[in-house]
Amino acid sequence: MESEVAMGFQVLELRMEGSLAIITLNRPKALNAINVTMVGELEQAVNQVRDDPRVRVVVITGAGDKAFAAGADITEFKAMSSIDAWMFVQRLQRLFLQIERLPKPVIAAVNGYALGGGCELMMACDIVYASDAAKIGQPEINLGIIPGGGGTQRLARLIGKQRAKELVLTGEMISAQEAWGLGLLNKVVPADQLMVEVRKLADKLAIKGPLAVMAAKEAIEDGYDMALERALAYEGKLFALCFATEDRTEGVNAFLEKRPANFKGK
Ligand code: CO8
Repeated sequence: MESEVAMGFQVLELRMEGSLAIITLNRPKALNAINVTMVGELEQAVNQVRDDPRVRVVVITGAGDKAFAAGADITEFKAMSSIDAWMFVQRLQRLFLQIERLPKPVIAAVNGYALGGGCELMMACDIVYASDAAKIGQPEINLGIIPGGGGTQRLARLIGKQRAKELVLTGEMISAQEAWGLGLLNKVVPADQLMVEVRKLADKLAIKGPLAVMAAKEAIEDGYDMALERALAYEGKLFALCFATEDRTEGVNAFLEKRPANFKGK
């Protein structure tokens, strides 16, 4: 398949492969620590993949074989004032929200350490596959600070308050297998199979109707924090909206004609 690398990035790579966009955090010598430049480039890459109609699925991974991202870049903390930290953390939170709310599925391919901001980025993704060598954690407490990119919030929502408290208060890392057991990962695979498995998943998602995928993701994201009755009403409206699409006609016809559907996103 033809692949094309987007220009203008220094600390990440944005590669287009057909309908797949692969964002690789690219500071392997610093274990892909997320510095201010990387936050800016991630914002740019996320906007680019959202607005590119060719892109149906997004993968986020880390360069090298050691880390997905070992957190925010600690060297930048030294000169940071409290207000700088507040601004930075708000920017990071906005970015992770944008990823979580992207109208396309985002897969995290966790190829090594996912710590601090790296774990927070991972949790903002829709589906997480990890290498069996990955290590996950929120070690901020060891620096005398707390998670600021959603780690105290998404983690508790994903695995429950008590387990989240244990991870956040001890700052200890857990293995991919343990993280899977807690419900933090969808799948753990041998390191050399990670991208193979991620591409298989991406291929499955890419042929679904993109409007239905968008609506399904939105129904789950928005409905999650609503009372059940309102959430069901919301689901019903998005369900009805799907009936207005050409993809619905195509999907139903394809089923009745016993052929694969060819969804156009219309
Ligand atoms: N920031 C900057 N540099 C880092 C980071 C990081 N988070 N992690 C690793 N590096 C660097 C190391 O300093 C080292 O650089 P050098 O070769 O120049 O000495 C290089 O990467 C390789 O790392 P190690 O030699 O330490 O590799 P090891 O295999 O011995 O250890 C570890 C790997 C265990 C992952 C270790 O590097 C480590 O503990 N890293 C720090 C992990 C951490 O504490 N992360 C949390 C950061 S705080 C955060 O993410 C908060 C986000 C919320 C928003 C912030 C708002 C202000």
